[in-house]
Order: sequence, then structure tokens, then C-alpha cells
Amino acid sequence: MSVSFDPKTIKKDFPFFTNRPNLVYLDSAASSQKPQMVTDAITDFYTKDYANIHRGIYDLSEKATAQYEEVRGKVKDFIKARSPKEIIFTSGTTESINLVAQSYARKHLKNGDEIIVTAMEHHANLVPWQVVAKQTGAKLRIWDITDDGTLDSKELNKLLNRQTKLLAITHVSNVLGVINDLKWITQKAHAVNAKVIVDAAQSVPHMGIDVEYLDCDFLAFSTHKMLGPTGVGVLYAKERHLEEMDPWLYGGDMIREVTLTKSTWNDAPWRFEAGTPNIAGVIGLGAAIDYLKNIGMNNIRTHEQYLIQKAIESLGSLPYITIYGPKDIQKRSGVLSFSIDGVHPHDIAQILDEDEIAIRVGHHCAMPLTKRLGVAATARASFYLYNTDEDIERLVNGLEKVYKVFT
Ligand code: C6P
Repeated sequence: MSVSFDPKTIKKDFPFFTNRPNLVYLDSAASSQKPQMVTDAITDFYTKDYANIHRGIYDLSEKATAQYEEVRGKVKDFIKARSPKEIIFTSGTTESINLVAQSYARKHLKNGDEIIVTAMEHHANLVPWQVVAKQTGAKLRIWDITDDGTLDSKELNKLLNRQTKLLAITHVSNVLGVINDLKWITQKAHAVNAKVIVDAAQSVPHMGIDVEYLDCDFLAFSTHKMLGPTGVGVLYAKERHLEEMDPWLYGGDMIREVTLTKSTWNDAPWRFEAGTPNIAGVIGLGAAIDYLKNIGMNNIRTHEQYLIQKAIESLGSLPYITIYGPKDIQKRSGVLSFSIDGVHPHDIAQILDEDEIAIRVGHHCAMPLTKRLGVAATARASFYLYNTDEDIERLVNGLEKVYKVFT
């Protein structure tokens, strides 16, 4: 851990931890806690500046519109997009991916085309492609994982061909923590003219992202996993793709002109944001980005690498624990799935909960991956900037207790 990065000081920015001083929160991959700065930004908006956006010509509404649109610019800078017009606000990663599936893929794919998805996808980046494949007659092709839980580049070479129109891939697996080599993957996909959609739900909160460098066509993430509120997500899309996409939801704010029999659409990105959006949530996202930028994404990544190394070493020293995914911390984020010989994962969570240690167990909304690992469920600890050495020590002590109780 670097001297300048002190998670104990960071924790003080989170009222949640002041209210629950004994809690070890190891479920940030499901959703993160929120710093005071974020909740203040939301409360301030509701109590001082609240009005609807894009509609009123009174001062308050214009200010609310300016605040909302300012966050679009912050997101653009945060992921290094070319233009704020490439940023669409949605309700979360799930909606962002469904938007691409229905507005882009459904329009562009036809019978005989192919969509590649990996075996490590969250359902949010699998089910929409199953549905689009059915709707268009396209074929779903699966890029399987190796036994160490990584993707083998040779397998992709075998799958890609002139029929491949789309490759849907997670940047970081929410079960294995594996970080996929997106730069190489987009180059390969683009060589056959396939588009790449990235599920970045588990990467944007934890590492610096540069969409121009990665050259992905679409990238989706959720605010609630990156210190922001629930109910807000982002879809990044290259501007030229947005120009070709029809809206998915219809109604207020996304139109240019409406007669009783027909309508024309607003420009992108607004034509993809029908109805009153989650204005306060977007403003909360702006504060979350300010907070993360102030800490520094590289510092967060370094701290999580430190924690995952410590966790792999500590849990790995217990002979009854199986850790899933590669041990090389360069290849993984701060997500650690594991099991204990002879103990059901739900029992692990329950015993840990008695000691105020919160982890997630189950299939983590990635049922095909869990099955591929040969288990019905795993236990998962996930780390973020506020986790400390003591959190890992409490986890290890808790797991030793679990094993004693059940054997
Ligand atoms: N994973 C987890 O505990 P939403 O629900 O739309 O904000 O995010 C969905 C999603 C998509 N992709 C990945 C890789 C994810 O990890 C998630 C959410 C949570 O792992 C809840 S299942």
C-alpha cells in the first residue's frame, strides 16, 4: 500500500462506515458504498436546485439542465471519449446493453450472421444476445474459457470469420476477476469488421479506462458500483454508430417534431433518453467521478492489487479453500471467488454474517460460468478503495471459523 493512499482515511468519507464501524463490507462488486460528497450532491440538488431538465425556460430548469449536461462532459473525460455526444445516460449496465441489442444489433444483423459471446459473461451481456439472435436469425457462438478461468486467444482466432458481426465481452469478470485484453480483442474483431461491445460494469469503477485507446464500439457501465447512486448507467457508443441507430424507447424529450400521425427524432444522445431521466442520480454520478478522480484511478487499482495479492496468499494458505481464476494479480481485479471443501457457500455467508462480514454467494448472475467451473455456487469477496488489511484478516479468521463449524 502506498503511503499516500490510506483506506482508513478514505473510509471516513463514507457515513455508512461511521454508522457501521464493525462491518467488513466485501461486496462492492454487487454495489459500492457512497461517500458523503455523493449523497450531499443529491440532497443539495433536491433541496436547493430541483427542477426538470430540457423543458423549462426559467432559471432553475436551465441550471438543472446545465448540471445534468455537465456530467455528460465529466463522463466523457473520465473514460476518454471523443465527444459528450457519445455518452448516453441509462438506468444501468443492463439497460445500456439491451439498448445496443435492440437499437443497433437488431437493425444490423440478419440470418447467418454471427455474434460471439464469452463463457464468462454476466447474464446482462448474454441474454440480450440470445434474444437478438432469435429475433434476427443470427447465430450465437461461444468463446469458452480455459481451466484457469482465462480466455484463450487461439480460440478467438478460430471463432472469428466474415460472418462475425458482433463480439460481446466483459472487461472484467464479476466472478473470476479476470481482466480481458480488450485492446487485442478489438483489433482482432475489427479485422473482420465485427463490432465490439464491452460490459465494463466491473472495470470502470476500478481502473482508468480509455475508450479511444481500446477502440471498442460500445461500452456499458453502472453508477452504483462506482460510488454513485442506483438507477443510473452509461452507454458509450462511437458517434457514427449512434447516427445509424433508431431509438428504443419513445416519448417525451427524444423527439424533434410530433404530429398526430408521425414523429421525427431528436439528435443523439438525447434521442436515446426518452422521458424524464434520473436527474439527481446523474448529478450524483458527477460527484462520484469527482471523488474518484481526486483519489486517482491508478491509486485505486494499485490498492486493489495489493488487497487481492494479500487475499490470494492468505486464503491460498488454507488447504481446504479453492480459489477460482488465475493467481497472477496482473490478470485480475479485486474480485475473489472461492469455495470451502464440504461447505455450502450459503453456509459460509451465513456464518460470516454473524461476525458482520458481508460477502456474496451464489451464481453471481453468471450461471453458465458457475456451471463451467463445475460448481453450483461460489463464495465471492470483492474489494474497493475503502477496504483495509484488517478486512482481509477478519475474512480469513471468519473462514477458519466456518471450516471448524462444519467439519
Ligand atoms: N453484477 C454482481 O454482484 P446492473 O445490475 O445493470 O447495474 O449490472 C449488471 C451487471 C453487468 N455486468 C457485470 C459484469 C456485472 O457484474 C453486473 C452486476 C452484480 O456481480 C449484481 S448481479
